[in-house]
Amino acid sequence: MVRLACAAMQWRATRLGSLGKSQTLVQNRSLTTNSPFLNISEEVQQAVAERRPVVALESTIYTHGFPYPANLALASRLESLVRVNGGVPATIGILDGIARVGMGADELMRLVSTVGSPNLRKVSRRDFGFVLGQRGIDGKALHGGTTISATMILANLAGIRIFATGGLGGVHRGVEETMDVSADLTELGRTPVAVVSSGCKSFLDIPRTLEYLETQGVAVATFADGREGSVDFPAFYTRDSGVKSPMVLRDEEEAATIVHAHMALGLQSGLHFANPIPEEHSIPFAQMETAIAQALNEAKAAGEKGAAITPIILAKIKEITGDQSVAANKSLVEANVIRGTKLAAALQKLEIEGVEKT
Ligand code: PSU
Ligand code: MN
Repeated sequence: MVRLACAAMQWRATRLGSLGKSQTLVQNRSLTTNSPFLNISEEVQQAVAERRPVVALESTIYTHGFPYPANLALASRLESLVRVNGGVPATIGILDGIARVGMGADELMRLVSTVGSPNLRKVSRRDFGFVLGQRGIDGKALHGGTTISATMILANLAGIRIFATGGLGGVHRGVEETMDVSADLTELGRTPVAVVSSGCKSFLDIPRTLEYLETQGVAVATFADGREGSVDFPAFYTRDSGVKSPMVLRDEEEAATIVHAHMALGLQSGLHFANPIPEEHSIPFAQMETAIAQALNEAKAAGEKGAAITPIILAKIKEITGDQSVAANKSLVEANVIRGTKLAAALQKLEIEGVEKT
């Protein structure tokens, strides 16, 4: 335990060092170490302490998106993509009532094979106490797939600043009646982690999602991929959504300079970088709109509410569009993970060079 605490302290000290004159801005941040509720793997602790590029990966995508064992194949593939691009993956989730940052192959396998079990929960910020607190009561050890919101919280506790995933939650269509706004958006407003995703599926209200992110003080930008001028914020399956991205990014190096400046100021809010789906997998907007309208109607008829709604709509979309949307989904997550790793590497490089100059 003492040794683990040292790794976390070493990381904080390095970070303070890299901030130079703005030290006072971060002096009050608490140190995070392992506890009965949290396990940060040795590999992740060491990589963070040694300032290697660490990339957080979420687990709701495996527990509430893909069936077993396809989810295991995807989880392993994403971890290897981080590694072959020079990074260290930190898959984040809850297993046996313990929040985990960085999981071994056996732990990951056990988590993703619980799909469909009543002991497996979809966990966002509000759910931590319930899922972690019940361990030991009636021998009940719950598992959890962490959403973007919950994954950001745990990544931040472990000192990880870059997180790559598939799609962001958002403001739901019909919000004026339901008040359904994903906790991902408020989390981005209060947790300093940069999330790389392919934007929101258009079953969400994209213009309102961007408005809400602005209100929450979230930096939102989209990779241009060689395009000139303004570009659309992407709609997951489609590169264009008809809604302009507030900011545009040329490449990972530019994204890194933005994360660096944001963090150097000690801002406690997050960033969202949208990476449009690779062109060859993009599904025409009109085709997806038809499928999404049908999925929304069917989900409404099923009468689900709250946290269950997003997984149900996603499953319906998959049912209607089949292999094409699954292939698109995989290809975009892979592209995001590669981008996220390059961004993490560029950020580390920038900060190490910055320290050497001072
Ligand atoms: N959108 C997707 N794929 C996903 C999710 C959203 O296209 O896997 C998951 C993510 O984990 C996201 C969560 O954080 O759903 C949002 O759920 P809700 O809408 O209930 O906040
Ligand atoms: Mn919701």
